[in-house]
Amino acid sequence: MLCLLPLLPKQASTVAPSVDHLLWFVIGISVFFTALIFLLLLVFAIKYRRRAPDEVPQQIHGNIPLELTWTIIPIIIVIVIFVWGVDLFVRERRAPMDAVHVYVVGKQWMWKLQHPEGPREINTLHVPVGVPVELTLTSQDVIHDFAVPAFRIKTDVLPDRYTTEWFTATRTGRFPLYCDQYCGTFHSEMRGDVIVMTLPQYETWLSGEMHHTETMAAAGEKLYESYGCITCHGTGKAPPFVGLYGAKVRLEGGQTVIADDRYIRQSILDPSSQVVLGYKPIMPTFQGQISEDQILQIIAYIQSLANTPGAQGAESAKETK
Ligand code: HEC
Ligand SMILES: [Cu+2]
Repeated sequence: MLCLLPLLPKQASTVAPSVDHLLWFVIGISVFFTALIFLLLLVFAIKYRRRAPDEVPQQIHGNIPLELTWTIIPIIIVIVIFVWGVDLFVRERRAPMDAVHVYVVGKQWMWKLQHPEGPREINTLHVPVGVPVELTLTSQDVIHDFAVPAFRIKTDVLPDRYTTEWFTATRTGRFPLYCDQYCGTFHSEMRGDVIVMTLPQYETWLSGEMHHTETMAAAGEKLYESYGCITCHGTGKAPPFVGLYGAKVRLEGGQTVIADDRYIRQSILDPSSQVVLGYKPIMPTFQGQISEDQILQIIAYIQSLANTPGAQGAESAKETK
């Protein structure tokens, strides 16, 4: 019934109905109590109006049952909203394991998207219907926010950090994509489209695009050579990348960290902040030389080396260092 009201864009993702249920519940509660308060105001104003100029009303100094009622009922309502909201939040945060990945870099004033298979897009994102899609997002300058109202998802896109967001589209079509965080002069033009296609259509699109691009991992491997990472990481002067992704890394100082996207990015931009146990802090920072898109490609390259034979050995070698 409520979907008939043109207040919200048509639901187009698996979480959209749940988000709307919670939204309508909160709106319903608010409208109900607002109406109740205004109604009582009116009723009391009439019922308890002054009837004689010298009338003095009966003085009341407290009413325990009444106070308990108006304390306990709101507490129950906010607890329901809280638990419901947390449950939905957790669902909206955790992408399914089998999600397709897309990497997003926001900048004033456009969205740059990369598919691991290679295709790159600006302000347009092609995805298959019915398949979970996980986005890893970062910003090259200020805070942006990646929002697709029809999917009922939005998340801040921050400089110097990776955030994630996921959705499973339930309908094919074109859905507007917005930047939901005021980010400067042309913020209002920082928009695009998510194009949801059937799986066969998507695969055709992907293979068509792949003809004139290389995979993110292949692009990353080229950067690995052109930036000279290979002169240390390919020679034993520095830890090898094989088996690094997802492994536990021991650092100087005794700390252990998981080599995830964040760790690798920080290792490239601020190497001395996390020095691998047993190595000298000789790695120069690449801050200002490597773009966010390129860092994502290098991460994809390192990730591609995670499952190669011998990855297990590299992992244990690393742990025993
Ligand atoms: C001058 C040599 C040198 C160059 C060039 C170099 N690195 Fe390093 N890198 C190191 C050393 C030594 C370490 C281990 C000590 C540390 O953590 O600082 C390291 C650590 C790392 C780590 C953490 C590895 C782990 O096992 O936890 C990553 C990721 C990394 N480098 C990426 C890169 C990338 C990407 C490039 C090229 C853009 C690069 N490095 C260029 C020397 C180098
Ligand atoms: Cu923006």
